[in-house]
Amino acid sequence: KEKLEDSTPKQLSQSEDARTGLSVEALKKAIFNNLFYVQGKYPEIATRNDYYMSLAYAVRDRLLQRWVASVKQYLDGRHRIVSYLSAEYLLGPHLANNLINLGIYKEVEQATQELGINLQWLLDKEVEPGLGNGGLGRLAACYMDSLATLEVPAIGYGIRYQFGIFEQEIRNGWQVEDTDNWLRRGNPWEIARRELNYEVKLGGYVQHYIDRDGKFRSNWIPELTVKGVAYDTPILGYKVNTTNTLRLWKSEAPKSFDFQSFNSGNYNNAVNQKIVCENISKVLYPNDETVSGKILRLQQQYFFVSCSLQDMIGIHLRQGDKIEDFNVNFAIQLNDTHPAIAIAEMMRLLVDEYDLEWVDAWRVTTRTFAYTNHTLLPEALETWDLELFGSVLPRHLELIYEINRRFLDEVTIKVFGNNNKINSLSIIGEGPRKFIKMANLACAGSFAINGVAALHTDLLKSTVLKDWYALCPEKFSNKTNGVTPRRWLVLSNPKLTSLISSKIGESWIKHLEELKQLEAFADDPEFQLAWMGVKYEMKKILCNRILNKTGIKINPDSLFDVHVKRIHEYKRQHLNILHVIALYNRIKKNPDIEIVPRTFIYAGKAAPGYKMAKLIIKLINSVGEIVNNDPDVRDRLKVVFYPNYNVSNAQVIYPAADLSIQISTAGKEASGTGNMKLSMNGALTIGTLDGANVEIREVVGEENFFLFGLTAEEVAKKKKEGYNPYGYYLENEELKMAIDQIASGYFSHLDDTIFKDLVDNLLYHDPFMVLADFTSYVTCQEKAALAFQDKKSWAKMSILNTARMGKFSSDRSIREYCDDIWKVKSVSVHLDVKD
Ligand code: GPW
Repeated sequence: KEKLEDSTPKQLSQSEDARTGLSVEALKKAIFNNLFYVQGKYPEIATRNDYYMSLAYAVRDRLLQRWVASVKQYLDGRHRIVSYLSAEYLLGPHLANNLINLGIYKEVEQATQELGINLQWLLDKEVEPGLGNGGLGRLAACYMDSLATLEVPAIGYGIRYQFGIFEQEIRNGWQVEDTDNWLRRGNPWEIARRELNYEVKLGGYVQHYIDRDGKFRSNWIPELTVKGVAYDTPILGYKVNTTNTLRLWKSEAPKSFDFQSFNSGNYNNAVNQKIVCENISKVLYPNDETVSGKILRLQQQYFFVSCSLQDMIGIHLRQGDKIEDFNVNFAIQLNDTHPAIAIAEMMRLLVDEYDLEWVDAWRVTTRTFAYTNHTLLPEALETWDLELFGSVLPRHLELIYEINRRFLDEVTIKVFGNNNKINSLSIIGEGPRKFIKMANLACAGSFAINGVAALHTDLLKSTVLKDWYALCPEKFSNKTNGVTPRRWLVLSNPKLTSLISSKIGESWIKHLEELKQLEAFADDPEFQLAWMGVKYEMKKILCNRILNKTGIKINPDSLFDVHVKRIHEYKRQHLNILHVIALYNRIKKNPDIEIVPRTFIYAGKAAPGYKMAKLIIKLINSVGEIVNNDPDVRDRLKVVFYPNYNVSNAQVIYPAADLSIQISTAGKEASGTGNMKLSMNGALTIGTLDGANVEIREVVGEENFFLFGLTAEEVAKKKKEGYNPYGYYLENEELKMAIDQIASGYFSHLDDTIFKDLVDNLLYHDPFMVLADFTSYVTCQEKAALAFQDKKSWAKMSILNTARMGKFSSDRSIREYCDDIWKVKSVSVHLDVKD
């Protein structure tokens, strides 16, 4: 900290202290100044929001100093830049995170206290930017934190949705959606860069002609042109000066619009067109792992990709470099196929706008892009109806045809004319209607392809992308996901952070492998007591939150069984609730049964159009209503559905978990990242051999992990042989009883229609093999309950989980991306700006 202060420009250090100083006095002065000069208030009439804003601007000033220095240094030093293209960023609140990364949490706590206000009260005021659905968007946010912390020059590009992921309420047990108007009170963390804007064409048709030099040319006449305006948010690394940019695009009507409307005199039409333009960045699509083929979604993808590429090319050319060398200055990572249209757009820019020959353009493109795949679910692999695609991007359709023609020419030779292989590799799918396969476009146009966990990458190679792997094995690698310990430990679990640091110092925060040193204390009774003491305190905090939000009183001594993530059949929240019902029935059958008291905590949003997921939420709440209020249960079981799962709520839930529920059908969850956050916070995992669970179990040790269920291989085999769920239903009495109760209306005031679809689906289809894994799950849960009773041994297992989670820092993931894929080096940023 002292070093930072020393390097503040001398001529500014006195007068600018209120803008850059990190001492309690300087911070107090800054907050007070902002209250007056930004909010226009004096303390007696200032609202909570006024104070929040004043503090946020004080923190932003300190970021700006580092941000400007970072940008200047990147450009002056002509450093290679990583560009992360993602349709989602699930950032979570900025303020507390920035305080931690600046290293001034304590100072600000004191400063606010001396001003007579409580810091937590202000932190809770922040509305989080929910610009993502779940794991994919949150991963992008963790990666932005790690890129900055590792001092890697990087820009994150995305969309500034006016409405992020909907807010979830539970009414009468059902999910009800409300819009997320996150910008309502303004956003102190972004800077609008009105001067940074680009035009993006949509629709229309393409003219072809031969120019004066005899060159074949294409001219795209759009139906509509929209403008993208840059909104920048600084992303500061942990205790470094590096501050990268998250650049999100807002869509607007271009200036020429006013002119057109004026001339044509058609005012209504002009206003409508303006609305059409603004609609593009209006709202985040709330679907996770499903594609719906909506025109607006394609427009969103193309809109942000085109703005981003134009922006990068601008940066590149301003450095005086040749367009042919674009790939020297930029490495672009595609976060799944959502931004994969970038490959065609790059070709359009290079060929149509910058006059490169096709082969030169293709060389630049295929040396620039790298593609991360995040799913094996067939319904999540993006395709676009060819006609729809052509109506939005007529020029890109031509370019994709040409990319595909040249590509298939090469491929045909390599696969000796094998038609099955050619069809599977083709970017264009044939059938009653033709369609564009975005994953194939991404694979063809990228120099690297990666999965997000070891098992996932293996399955990609052997199933979904098998023919691609045969064609170009050198492109493939695995990059197991990670999460940032700054947000998911330091910020969300400050007590555990202090306890850890009291034993091994603080450098684990940047070098998570150092948590290993905790192993030495795993058997230490005093440490075990302190460890479980922190857990207990975090559980009590969660108890209060749950009481406030749901009115349900829960017991902090009970086992907290935590299942939090998007609601999806493959994640099997219904397997969990079947277990709850089985335990409930055991109590009903024998009210004096010895049973470990448990609290089942669920949270997660269902896509608004996903009927089965919404029904699962209703089922959880219905079972809860019966179980929670049955006097025979004597509070030994409680079922809680925590509403509106988001980053802020996750930060309260993870530290309080005893058991982490990771029970997806093996082979379906690409990685999972909640599994990492929970284990890092000392929860033990009960899980299948799926996604990153496999690697978590490997590092924590099989004796510290509750494993159950079919393996991915067994799942595939069973499916092939013909899976009959009904047989499992008949075989297991507890399972049969639970399903019969659901069907008969036992949990729904005798309404036997509500859950019919869910029950029929389980009995006659069960695509995610819930019934096949039920017995194994229940047995494994018995082991977990037994283990929970042995407090000392549980404490040890919990400590060892945290101690061995070093691998799952997103710093490790990002380091691998930097070394193996992007080939970028870190650049340390200094604050002594010379002018
Ligand atoms: F379908 N994931 C997600 F692959 O959260 F695009 N949303 C998505 O739309 C997709 C993937 C997509 C998740 C995976 O389900 C999860 O297993 C993984 O940990 C996460 O992406 C980050 O890689």
